[in-house]
Amino acid sequence: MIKKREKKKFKRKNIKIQNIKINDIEKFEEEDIIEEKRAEKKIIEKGKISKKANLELKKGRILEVKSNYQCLVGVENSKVACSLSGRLKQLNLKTRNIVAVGDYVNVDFSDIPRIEETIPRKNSLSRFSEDDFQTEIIIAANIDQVVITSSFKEPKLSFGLIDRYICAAEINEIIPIICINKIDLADNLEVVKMKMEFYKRNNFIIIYTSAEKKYGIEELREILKGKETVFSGHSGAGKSSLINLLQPGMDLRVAEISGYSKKGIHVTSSARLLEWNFGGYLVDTPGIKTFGLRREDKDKITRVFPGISELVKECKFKNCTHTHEKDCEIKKAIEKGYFPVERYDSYVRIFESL
Ligand SMILES: Nc1nc2c(ncn2[C@@H]2O[C@H](COP(=O)(O)OP(=O)(O)OP(=O)(O)O)[C@@H](O)[C@H]2O)c(=O)[nH]1
Ligand SMILES: [Mg+2]
Ligand SMILES: [Zn+2]
Repeated sequence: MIKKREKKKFKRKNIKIQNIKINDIEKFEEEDIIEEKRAEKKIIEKGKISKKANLELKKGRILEVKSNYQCLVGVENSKVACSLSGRLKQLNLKTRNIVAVGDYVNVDFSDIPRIEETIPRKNSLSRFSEDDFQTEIIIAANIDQVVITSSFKEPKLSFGLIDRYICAAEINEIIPIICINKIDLADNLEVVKMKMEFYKRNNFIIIYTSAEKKYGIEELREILKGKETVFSGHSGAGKSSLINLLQPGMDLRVAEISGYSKKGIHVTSSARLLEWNFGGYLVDTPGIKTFGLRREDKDKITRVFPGISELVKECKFKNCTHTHEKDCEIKKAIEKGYFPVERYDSYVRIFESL
């Protein structure tokens, strides 16, 4: 392409040419505009990737995200406090999670440690706010499994919440593990187990624990060995208590349930990635109140909801939503008493909420 200056020279030199065709000049002007636009774009792109010279990059993993993008990053067996490069902060992402616990990043050590790059996530366990814009809140990134930590009582067991966790986990290829803690508060364990029958029949991993009575801890540890697991659930369900028991010395803060509401008081305030001494990693997370699913995943819910994935193959319509359709295998299973009405109601509630 002819440089702008040369083109001007060309125009000046040829001004005396008599038979100049008007459309030739137009063509040059058009090229000028295209070139200017291209240069503009280059500057923007350059800004996006421009980094300081002489970076000393080392790969690390986000252990904790504090306010103002201050992160604790695990780099070569040490914990390093890092800030986030201005360039990353400027990235206008749909989520407010430029970095999340469990993310892999490149840290520049040439000056004060600074996160320069984020490495794309394998997956994440995320919940979504229920407002119009559906902000994503990443609970943890790059994980194998989630321990859906529930308590039999105080706070009360919520099957609807378990269903939501299972859906989110299945969509993101995370193994869901249902943990029912505080079974010491149950008068009769058999009654609890009967309530869990549906999930058992559908081959979900279910563990009954009591951090109080140290029950089920060995069994839980076996499942966690060598894996990367996030503990999530209502505040006060006992996530931190269980982790402390699984590995004495973790000394995570736990606190009494509020006497009035029988709910947790959000003792764990930010998610933390820690290493097990028996192999693998864990993320302890703050308790949640609600778990909103992603609206764009609505059609996936019709296939991944617990108990539905096996039956859905037999539904007459390929994209059956199991609501208004005839010849729906889920509805037949309800009639036969095979699919509990309560779980179907939970399905419809989730489906309609999206
Ligand atoms: N009875 C009984 N109490 C338990 C059990 N596990 C935990 N608790 C109690 O429940 C309360 C809350 O436990 P935490 O471990 O702080 O709960 P958490 O899930 O980490 O709560 P957040 O950090 O707020 O999300 C504490 O008072 C624990 O002692 C249990 O198995 N049985
Ligand atoms: Mg906690
Ligand atoms: Zn159906």
